[in-house]
Amino acid sequence: MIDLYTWPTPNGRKISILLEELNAQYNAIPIDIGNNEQFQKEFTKISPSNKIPAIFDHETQTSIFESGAIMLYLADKYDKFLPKKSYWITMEWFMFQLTQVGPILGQAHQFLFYHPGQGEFVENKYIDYTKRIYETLNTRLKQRKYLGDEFSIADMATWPWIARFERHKIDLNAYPEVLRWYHSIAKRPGVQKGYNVVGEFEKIPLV
Ligand SMILES: N[C@@H](CCC(=O)N[C@@H](CS)C(=O)NCC(=O)O)C(=O)O
Repeated sequence: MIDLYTWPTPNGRKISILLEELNAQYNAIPIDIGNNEQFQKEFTKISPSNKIPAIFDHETQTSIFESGAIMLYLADKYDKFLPKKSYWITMEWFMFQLTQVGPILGQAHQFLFYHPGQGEFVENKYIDYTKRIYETLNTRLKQRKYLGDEFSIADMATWPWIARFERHKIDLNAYPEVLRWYHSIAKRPGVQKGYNVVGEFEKIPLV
């Protein structure tokens, strides 16, 4: 059994979606980051940077923080969604999510959605960088179904971020390949179930 400490954010959803897609046995435990629950002493023991998501695997008595490390751990444990044949292609797009899609779009949420009006430079910087990320994904998805050769942790890591397109001030119709990929993944039962695991927070936004 795996304990998943999470909250309905893109990083949290990456893990609940993966656990659902793996048909894994898990408990979802809410850590309300709006209420600073991430700073509770007990949680710091498994998440030293006080961020969700984190897991504790009772079978191996292992705790892991950082969504990328958790996804690699689960893909390895269940031997699924990190195909050996296309390992490095999958890894490239998985790393693109961890180092660009997540951090840049996360900042775009702050400057374009939660706290607009902080300055023209910073808003233009995040508008431009956000568009560049969508453009990169759109080009990649031309004539292919998934970011790697098959549905993988690269798609599951990236998709919950794209589900926040409204907060990025992005019209998904301008990125038709991303839109097609986004809709095809949104239809998966594991994705639908994994989207809200600690309460009915939001519906999957559709275009
Ligand atoms: N690099 C981390 C980022 C995790 C992260 O940013 N988590 C956010 C929610 S999406 C959080 O817990 N924020 C609360 C805080 O920073 O205090 C990962 O991929 O797991």
